Amino acid sequence: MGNSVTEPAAPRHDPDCLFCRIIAGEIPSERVHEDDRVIAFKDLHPQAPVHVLVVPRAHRRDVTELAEDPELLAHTAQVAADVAAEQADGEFRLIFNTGASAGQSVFHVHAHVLAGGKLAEGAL
Ligand code: D5M
Repeated sequence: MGNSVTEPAAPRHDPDCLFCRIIAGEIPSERVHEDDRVIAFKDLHPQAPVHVLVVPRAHRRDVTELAEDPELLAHTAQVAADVAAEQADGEFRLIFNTGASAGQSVFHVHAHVLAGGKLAEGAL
């Protein structure tokens, strides 16, 4: 019988998705990290001295979908920590806005890494 595909894979690239287009290089970004699973780039509207978005390459809507792949979720957190260590003192706030009412505006999962000094309460 062989190994047939049992479940549909998450879409790899959505041409209507802003972050898929950034990952594809169709829209410029200031990248601070990239590997085979995630990219990280500076937020266009920084809310802290260091404000970087860590974005899995695979199109997943939010952290709830990302959690279906625990290794990718863990890698995303590890890259966030590495970015905070490289760009600041290693202390950081990690935020996944999830859903419009929580402030999510781009529906391709991304971790906000905020660092670089005393952060305002309630930033983001
Ligand atoms: O966060 C979405 C974030 O994405 C928000 O902080 C602005 C940022 N953004 C939007 N467009 C760009 C581009 N082109 N480059 C870099 N950053 C960008 P959310 O949690 O969904 O509100």
